[in-house]
Amino acid sequence: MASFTRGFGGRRRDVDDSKVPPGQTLVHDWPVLSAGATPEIEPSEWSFSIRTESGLHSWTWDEVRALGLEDITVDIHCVTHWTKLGMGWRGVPLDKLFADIDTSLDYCMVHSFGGYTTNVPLDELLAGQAWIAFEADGEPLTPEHGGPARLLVPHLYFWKSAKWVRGIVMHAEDEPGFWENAGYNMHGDPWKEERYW
Ligand SMILES: Nc1nc2c(c(=O)[nH]1)N[C@H]1C(S)=C(S)[C@@H](COP(=O)(O)O)O[C@H]1N2
Ligand SMILES: [Mo]
Repeated sequence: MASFTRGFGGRRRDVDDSKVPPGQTLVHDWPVLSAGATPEIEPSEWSFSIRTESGLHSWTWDEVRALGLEDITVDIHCVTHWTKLGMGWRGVPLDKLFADIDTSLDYCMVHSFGGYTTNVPLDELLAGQAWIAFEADGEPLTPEHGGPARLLVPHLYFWKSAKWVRGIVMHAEDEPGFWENAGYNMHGDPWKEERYW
């Protein structure tokens, strides 16, 4: 009679492989990846703005949160090959911020306190694909993970999820941000392994 050692080998039976993009390895901790020093920002001094051809649209901490917090569960994928599945997040979808904004500009440069930037096309921040996140796994975001507020764009590699986010500047053309200037992909779809240029 044949005998099997079920679940033995390279794959874990408790993980749905269809959720792990090519070239990625699962982690159960949450690594910190920051290009520079961690800024310390109080909610009272935090604000968010979107600059379009019609000017500057700004919201305070309370105003952004009053637009409507959502609880979501998503997977995150870092270009340095780690994937973390099933994280719970709380944040305001970008749809709420763009609801009253009329722009013909198609590209976003996301700006952070501390100077970090990253580019994302506007249509990839809408339709429930991106949030201003305030909490992860039931706790306020720690400063090292981008607290008090960060962008969350889970369908793209995690470098697009700008920590300490402070605003978006709209552009007519897709221009590279911090890592994109250093050779990271302009788009960054983990399922297509869009890691570098
Ligand atoms: N402001 C800012 N945002 C950033 C970064 C950064 O260095 N500065 N690093 C990016 C990268 S490369 C990754 S993988 C994730 C890491 O987020 P974490 O430290 O919470 O895991 O943040 C992204 N957002
Ligand atoms: Mo990263």
